[in-house]
Amino acid sequence: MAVMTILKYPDERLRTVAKPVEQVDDALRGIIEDMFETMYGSQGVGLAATQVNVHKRLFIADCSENGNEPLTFINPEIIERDGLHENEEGCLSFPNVYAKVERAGKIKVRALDKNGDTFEREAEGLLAICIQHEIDHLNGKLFVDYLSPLKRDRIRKKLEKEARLAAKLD
Ligand code: GNR
Ligand code: NI
Repeated sequence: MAVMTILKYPDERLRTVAKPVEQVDDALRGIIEDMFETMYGSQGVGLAATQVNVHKRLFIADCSENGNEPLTFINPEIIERDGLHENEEGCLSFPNVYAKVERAGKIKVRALDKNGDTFEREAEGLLAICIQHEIDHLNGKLFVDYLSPLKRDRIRKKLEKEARLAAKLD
């Protein structure tokens, strides 16, 4: 198991559109294990493969109270959505940035699990938000894309400044 490096905005690789997974095999399960170690190690509730520079349609999540419900979604598709809710979101690719985003409140998702079997699951609350946020990542879309260009620019400048400072301190 290994912790992977999480790409930080405005890294252009976060804009990559991920390709469908063709084979759910041990190599893929190894990536998934490393992604869980990375997500749990950074106190995240979700992580898309795109964020660790793996451009396959796959994400993981654990939105449970106790962090003991690991979920894997391969080639995910939202097949139903209902209602609209505005919620404060964060993202591991945007340290210390939070912003309100409007998304469906309830969804149904279809995906493959880590054995390659198809499943469907309904979600609401944080898990519904997380699934939509992660599928956006697989399409190269980021939560700041829902904000005004002015707000997005402010966030970009703040993160660029922090990255420069961190590089100097190295
Ligand atoms: O850890 C995360 N928390 C979170 C909070 C509100 C809405 C979405 C998220 S996802 C985020 C992890 C992440 O960046 N996944 O891509
Ligand atoms: Ni994110």
